[in-house]
Amino acid sequence: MSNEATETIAPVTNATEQSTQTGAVEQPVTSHSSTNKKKKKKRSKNNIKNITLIYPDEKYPEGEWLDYNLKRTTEAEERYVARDQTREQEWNDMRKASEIHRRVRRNIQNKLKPDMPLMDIANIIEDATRKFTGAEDLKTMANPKSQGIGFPTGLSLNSCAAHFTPNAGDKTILRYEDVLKIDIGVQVNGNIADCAWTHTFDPKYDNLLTAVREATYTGIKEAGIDVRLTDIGEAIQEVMESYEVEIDGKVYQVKPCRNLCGHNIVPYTIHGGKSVPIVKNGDQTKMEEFEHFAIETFGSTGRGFVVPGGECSHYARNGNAPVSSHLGNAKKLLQSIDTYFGTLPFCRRYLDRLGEEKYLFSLNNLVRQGVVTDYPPLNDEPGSYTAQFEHTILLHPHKKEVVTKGADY
Ligand code: HZT
Ligand code: MN
Ligand code: MN
Repeated sequence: MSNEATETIAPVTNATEQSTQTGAVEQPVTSHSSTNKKKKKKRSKNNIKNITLIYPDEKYPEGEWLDYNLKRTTEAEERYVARDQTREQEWNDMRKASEIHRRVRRNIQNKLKPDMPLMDIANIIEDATRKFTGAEDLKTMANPKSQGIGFPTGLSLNSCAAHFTPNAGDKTILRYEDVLKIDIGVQVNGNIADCAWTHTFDPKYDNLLTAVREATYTGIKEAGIDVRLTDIGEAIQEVMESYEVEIDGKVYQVKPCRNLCGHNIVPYTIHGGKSVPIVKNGDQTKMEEFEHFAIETFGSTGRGFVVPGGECSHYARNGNAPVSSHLGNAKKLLQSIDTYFGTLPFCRRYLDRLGEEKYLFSLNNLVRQGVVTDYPPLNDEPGSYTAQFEHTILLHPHKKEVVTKGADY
């Protein structure tokens, strides 16, 4: 009985421990000697004080958790607890993916030099992601989709705003005058960190980059539970268009690429069905609690409108599409896609790496049947410059978390 009573008052012990750990808010009881009697008495009187002084972080110890005598743990309650644990797991996975993203981008930021082939940049980034996630050899992984690259590394230059990554044999070289968007995806249990920035060597583009960086930060500030998507677009547009950039003697008002947008992210699905506009578009859809969003904005010196063009590199399995029975030669390729990527986006280089050969005809067939979606490069008008900044945010009940935020951007 007395032993149990001692157990029951354990939180008081915790309290003393906690206050000692968190910075000696309470005087520790150091001595029981008689010479200290006066002081001891004074101290115990002082122990009765506003409890927030004992718990400066306002995190109080939980009581003892006991089951009900009757089996009152309802199925609904069990589902609630399981849901809660799933969310904590997702958030932790997102933090892991984001920490890897920060390390991968710091590594490449320290190596970028004019005259580097885009192929080398892609390989440096993707090899680092593979190493950090333990996904170096998909073929020997027990679960090749458990973690790794979240989507192909976007390395889009100048008028190309998004979805360029080199295919095999590509000889494109990064030049001093280029405006490069680097878009990196890292996934842990399908939870994708989607985060991008724009790299330039020449300071003449600085105002363009500032416009887009500030526009993205505005989108992040406006985002929240029950916020209408159109209102986020309107705020982004206002900030973006408030900037001018002078390049080679010509002044441009920075325009948002109005047909590009951010998006929600659900496990193994880079585009969860909601689009976050970067102009006022009237979409009354609201953001909701627990959603993950990629907030990305694109600014341009061109029309502010992108069109697909150039050789395609990015693809993703369409999870909903019915698989027709006569896929022929494409069936083997589809099995590889399902095994190694599922619904995660992939690029031709990743198929090459798996040892797939002469797959292009089959891949095109899968695209034509709607089983795979192609994501060709997206380009503003020739001669224009586009910039992008992107972060992934998590809508917790009481706060939002810019999970991919780093010291760089
Ligand atoms: C598609 C394919 C990929 C999603 C946005 C994006 C890079 O433009 C609705 C809104 C990777 C991503 C995506 F391989 N796209 N974020 N980062 N691209 S999107 C889109 O197709 S669909 C935006
Ligand atoms: Mn992205
Ligand atoms: Mn995105």
